[in-house]
Amino acid sequence: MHRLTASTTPVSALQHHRALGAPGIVHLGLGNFHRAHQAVHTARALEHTEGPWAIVGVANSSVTVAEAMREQDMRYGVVEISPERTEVGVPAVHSDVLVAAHHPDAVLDALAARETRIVTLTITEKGYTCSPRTQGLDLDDRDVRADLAGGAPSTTIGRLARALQRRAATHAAPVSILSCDNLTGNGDLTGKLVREFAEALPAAEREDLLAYLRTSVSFPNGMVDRIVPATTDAYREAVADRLGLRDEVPVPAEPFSMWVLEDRFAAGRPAWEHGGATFTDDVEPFELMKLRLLNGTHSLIAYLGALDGCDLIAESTARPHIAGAADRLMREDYLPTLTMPSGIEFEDYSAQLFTRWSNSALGHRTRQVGSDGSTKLAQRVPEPAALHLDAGRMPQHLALCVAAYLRCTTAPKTTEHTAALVDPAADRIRGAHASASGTRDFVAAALRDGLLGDVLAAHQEFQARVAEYVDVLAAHGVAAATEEAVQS
Ligand code: CS2
Repeated sequence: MHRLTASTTPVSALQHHRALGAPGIVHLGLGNFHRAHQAVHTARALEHTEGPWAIVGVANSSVTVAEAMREQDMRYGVVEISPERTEVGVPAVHSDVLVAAHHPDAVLDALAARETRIVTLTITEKGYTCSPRTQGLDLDDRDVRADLAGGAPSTTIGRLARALQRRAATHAAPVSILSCDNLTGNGDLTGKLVREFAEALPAAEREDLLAYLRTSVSFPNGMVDRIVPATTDAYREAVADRLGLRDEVPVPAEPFSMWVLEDRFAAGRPAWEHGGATFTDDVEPFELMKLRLLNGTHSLIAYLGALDGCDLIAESTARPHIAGAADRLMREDYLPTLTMPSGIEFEDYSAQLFTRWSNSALGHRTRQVGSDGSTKLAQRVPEPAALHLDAGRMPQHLALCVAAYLRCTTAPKTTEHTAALVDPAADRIRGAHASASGTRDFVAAALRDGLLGDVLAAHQEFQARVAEYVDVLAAHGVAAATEEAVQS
């Protein structure tokens, strides 16, 4: 079977048929999400309105996708899966791929090039080197400190700051930096972290960069949404079946995709409004709705499901006690902390979420959503929990979510699916568990150093509630814990 390449791509597949324009976008984080979201929206926009917006995709350290994309003339299939049908599209939008760990200079050159007018990011929550405690640049992080000291940067914030420094010192052309990660105020936060990096540089290096940041760099906020599981052989076969071609790195995705952005681009942008994106002056309601109702509830479904022996999110959502807990989390703990964006009704949105989570053909696994909980929950739990606690109400299902996460982390052998979760804070949490004198003491120790921010680190009552749920999960299982949360 032939390999998928530019010349073998069937004309029926999603692609724009004109020559790809000059690279105007450098994207950091060549994972599945980028390739099924921003890349697809950009390919669609370019089909409608041409422009110099080809993407140079940069993988952090893994060579797998980059090498395969090179062999496939920068093409890959996006396998759209719904229970009814599977369709494959081939977005033609990447002009080059690089691997930062192997070619750090080439990446800096690309970021600093005058033609680069937008830098986009999907580096996941943990890629921002942001301290959950201070919500600022983690100056205790070894890699951040090494980047500040000079040499080839290895963190994304360091890389951006060094590239911006070079831009400021050479052509000084404006540029936009667009985060496409699930963070509250993702653009504002990225800008703040880059500024904090600049401020930590020696005085001689600092001023020009800070001035350039003020005058020529924008950090628009944006909300991104598409459920994108990890690739497996089943998806390689789906491409082979549908296109008759071999693709080593297809991306599975649900049919749904949403992108809501602020229109604050310092040096132009693709006509993304023709590629399915929405522009608004007020992204925050969209962002909070999505981060809380979708991502926060996703975490609860993943942890309860993994503890209950579920491999798939769809399997977990199909269990009435887990679906009930998810519904209550949304309705009782998240909804009161939100202003729904105009035109979107909560009942419709939550019904649509249940339909999306129930897409069993998609094969989205509890381990994928549950991994890296320490960095994900920091975005999904502390703020809404604090809003309830300040008002004197216990957010039962947020406490249950934290408890389920802690239980998965400290009792990994509960099921094969809890064993498969990975988390940068797992060793620290297990250490706290091993040396604690009881569950209450353990929860306090786990939260004490800012795992979920300062408010929850100091909130005795919340910690006591989490500890009770941890005990019920351990002694009686998931159904009993969800029952208890309903009664409380
Ligand atoms: C998920 C997200 O893994 C996770 O934490 O909640 O990746 C989710 O699938 C996407 O944000 C959907 O847009």
